[in-house]
This record gives sequence, structure tokens and C-alpha cells, in this order.
Amino acid sequence: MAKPRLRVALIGHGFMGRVHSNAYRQAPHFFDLPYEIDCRVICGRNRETLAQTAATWGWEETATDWETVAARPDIDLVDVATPNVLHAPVAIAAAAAGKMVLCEKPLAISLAEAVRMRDAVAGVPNMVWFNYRRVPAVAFAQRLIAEGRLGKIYQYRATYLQEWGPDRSRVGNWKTQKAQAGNGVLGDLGSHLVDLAMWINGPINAVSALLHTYSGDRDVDDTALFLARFANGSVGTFEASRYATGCRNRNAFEIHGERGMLRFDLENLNHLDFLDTNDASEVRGPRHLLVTGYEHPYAGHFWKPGHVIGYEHTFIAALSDFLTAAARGETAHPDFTDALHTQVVLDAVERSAAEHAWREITPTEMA
Ligand code: SOE
Repeated sequence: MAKPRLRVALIGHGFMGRVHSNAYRQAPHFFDLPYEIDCRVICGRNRETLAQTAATWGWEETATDWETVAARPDIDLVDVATPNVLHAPVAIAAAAAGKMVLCEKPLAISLAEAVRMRDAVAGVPNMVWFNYRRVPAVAFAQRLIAEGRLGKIYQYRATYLQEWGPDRSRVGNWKTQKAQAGNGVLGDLGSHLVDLAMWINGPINAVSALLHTYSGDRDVDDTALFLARFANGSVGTFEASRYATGCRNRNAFEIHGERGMLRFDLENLNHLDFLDTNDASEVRGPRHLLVTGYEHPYAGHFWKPGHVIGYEHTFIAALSDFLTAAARGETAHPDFTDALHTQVVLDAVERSAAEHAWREITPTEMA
């Protein structure tokens, strides 16, 4: 039976625009999707690079006015891959026009805006591209913890480190401007950490933070450090930085529980270290697992066991999960509500840093 067509509009053609374009192209090769994807229109401001991106990735049309695109009757899904400041207006307009909505992270440039976005998409399928949930090793870590393989969790240590902050050729980049991005590395990289932490280890109850800006010509944080208390009684440390010389894209966590330890680093994304305290002590140590087997999450959709995958596969798998859920009338996670919860924590981090005090997060704020 012919599958229904899903006509996609992608708003944005920067790095994420390319990554998402690849996902639309590749997903049908690896997953049995419920729709036939039609890459209908890509929208952006720079006509020249837009035309180039459209040609490279096979978009049928280009457009420079997202408002018209978001309202077009021949579009079913609007994917927001713009600078953060445009997430809210585009997502809200698309939802009002009845489109499915996908949005890049962080959800919004403020908590109030994130609440409006969550409310706006209530009637349409929606998801936020916190892609690292779909790294097989990360999803496997989440599964091991959900199964209780680590027992009670003691400590969660998360770092997301990049080094491009001091690079003067990046001056003027939208990610370093508060008006465009909302904040700095906290939202850009810290949001990934918080999304993963709450997915893997449950809600965060309180934070105590320090934000630091190294460069005098920036109004956003370059480094974000914070302590956290989780609802399950464990404690955590979080570190996001663009000034971590020597680290290209080091998104890592280490989790210590009463029965074991898990360790992951995106720079080595096919692996997960797992220590099981049930092992006899003379042979006890972290097992360096290659998470590429049929029994592991997602991996079996790609290549045979041991044939490693990369960054782009996380977006491909996320898209497949979203479309499968949408066709069934189910929710794919992280949806806008999950992303709002992350935004609540980011907001608490900013307030804590400004007030030099612990900031509690109440269940009402997470509602
Ligand atoms: C920033 O450099 C960035 O592109 C983030 O915006 C992405 O979310 C992250 O996954 C990789 O780094």
C-alpha cells in the first residue's frame, strides 16, 4: 500500500539545516517509515548559500519568508533549525497552521517563551532535536539504569566541552549574542546535558551555579558550571564550556551507583564503559562495550555488529522515532513538554548564578 506523503518545510540552512536535510534523505534507507518524505521547501535568508544547500540536499524549492512557508497548505511538517530567537515565532505559527513541528534545541530564549511554545503545540505532533538520546550507547546506558543495573544512583557527572570560544574568526556568530541565542554555552551545550541527565537519572530538584564570560565583547556565558540535586537522592555536577582547549566536542557523562558505573564520551560514541560490582574483585573493572549489536538500541537499523556509526545517525533515528509515533498518534520524546522542563532547569541555573545562591525547582514549575 502506498504510504501517505509527508511534505516537509525546513526553516534554516546552517549546520543544523544540513544535518536535518541528511536525516530526511537517509531515514527511509534505514527505517521503515510510515510516510513517504517529500523535501518540499528549504527556507533561509542568504539566497546564494540557500540555493546551494537546496541543490546539494535535493530540496524542491527555496524560500526566504518563513511566515508564508509555515502557513502553506501543501506543507505537513515544519522543522525549525534557525537561530534560537526564531524558534518560538516559527514553531507557534506552524502549530497554529496545524503542522507537525520539529524544533532545534534549546527550545527557547526564555522560560516564558518556552511555556508559550509548549502550549501552542499541544494539538500537533512535536519533538525537539536533543539528538544525543539516540546515540545507541547513550540509549543503552539509559536502559541499564532503568533496569536497575546500577542500583541506587549516587553521583552523575556531566561535561560538554568545546574549544572554539577564543577563536576571533567566530566573533559576531549568533551563538555569542544574547539577543539571538538567549544565553551562551548554557543553552547551546548545557541544554544537551540537562536533557540527557533528566532522561537517564530523573528530575533535577535544585541547582547552584556559576556562569563565566571570558571575552569582554560578549554578553553571554562562555562557561557554565553547576551542582545539582536529583529527585532520586543523587547529586550531580555539570560543566559546559567553549573554552575547553583540547576538547572538540566532548559530551560525556559518568554515573556512579551502588552496583556499578557507566561512562560515555561522544568523541568515542560507539562505546560505553560499564562496571558491574557483581564481578569478582580480582577481575572487576570497566568493560569497554562496543554498542553496535542487534541487541542494542537503534544500532541494528544501521550496519552489522561492529560496523560503527556516527553523529548523523542520531538525527536519522530521532526522525524515525518521531514519524513512527506521529503516525500512531503517540508522543515521541523529548517533546516540547520535556524541553520545557530542561528550560526550567536552565532558567534556575541562570537565576542561581545571578543570585549566588542555591535555586530550588518546584514540582509546579515542572508541571
Ligand atoms: C555547537 O557548536 C553545536 O553545534 C551545538 O549547537 C549542537 O547542539 C551540538 O550537538 C554540537 O555543537
